[in-house]
This record gives sequence, structure tokens and C-alpha cells, in this order.
Amino acid sequence: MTQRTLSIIKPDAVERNLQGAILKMIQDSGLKIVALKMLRLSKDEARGFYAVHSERPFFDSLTSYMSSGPIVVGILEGENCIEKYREIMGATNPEQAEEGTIRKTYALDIEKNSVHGSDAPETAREETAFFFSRMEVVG
Ligand code: IDP
Ligand code: MG
Repeated sequence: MTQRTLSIIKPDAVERNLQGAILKMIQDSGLKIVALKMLRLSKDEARGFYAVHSERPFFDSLTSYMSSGPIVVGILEGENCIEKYREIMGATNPEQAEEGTIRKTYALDIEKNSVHGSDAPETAREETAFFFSRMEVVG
């Protein structure tokens, strides 16, 4: 089944100039980029995006970090793409991520873990709509 998922290259990775390297890992996996842009979230926008985590102890730190600098957001498309991109990203905690994954290769710690990917079809729909209008999605 062809799916779409939301990808974010987080501030820690953009700050280290890793956008190109991470996009290459995504493209080498066969996933197609159908939307892409760079922006910076306000703290309130970061709170909105991560609302599901609002009760977690790391919420304030996470939303400060996610609004600390520019991010690159994209929509990826492909067969079984939600699960496939989660595999390429690796585990949330980079210490537990598989060799060759984006997080194992580039993440700094469990919070500054370089990338985001949607976790299910419903969240993928919500998250892609959070960042992109229909006109911005091509291919
Ligand atoms: P995911 O990004 O792998 O889906 P989630 O559990 O949805 O992981 O958490 C969202 C984000 O919150 C993570 O990517 C990471 O940046 C941050 N995070 C998750 N767990 C922790 C933690 O225990 N401490 C600090 N930050 C965390
Ligand atoms: Mg998640």
C-alpha cells in the first residue's frame, strides 16, 4: 500500500549541516520526497505539534529544543512508507538504534535525536496537514 509520512530533520541536525546527508539516506532507501521546506517553529507551534506528549516530563525541554532553530520538514511517499521510514530512522534512543540508521549515525541523545517520523496512518495525515497545504505537495 502506498502511504505518505511526515519527516522532520530536527534542529540539532540542521545546525550541524546534515540536511543533505539525511535526505540522501532517505532517498537511497527508495522513499520519494513529495514535499519539502525549511522553517522555524515558535515554542507555541512546537507545543501544538507535540500536544500528544504534553503530560510527559520532557515536554517543556522537547518543545524548547524543537523551536531552538530551523528544521526541514518533508512528506515522504512509498510502499509501507510509515513503517519503512521508522526503520531507517532507528529507535528513539540512539543508543538502542540499529547500525546504519539515521539516529545511530547522527543523533546526539534521546531528545536531540535528529529526525521525526509519523507513527501511524492517522498521525501521518494530521502531521502532514499541520505543515503543508495541498498545493505544496507534488509528485
Ligand atoms: P519518536 O520520535 O521515536 O516517535 P516519541 O516517543 O514520539 O519518539 O517522542 C517524541 C520525541 O520526544 C522524541 O523523538 C525525542 O526527541 C523526545 N523524547 C522522547 N522520549 C524522551 C525522553 O525520555 N527524554 C527526552 N526526550 C525524549
Ligand atoms: Mg513519536
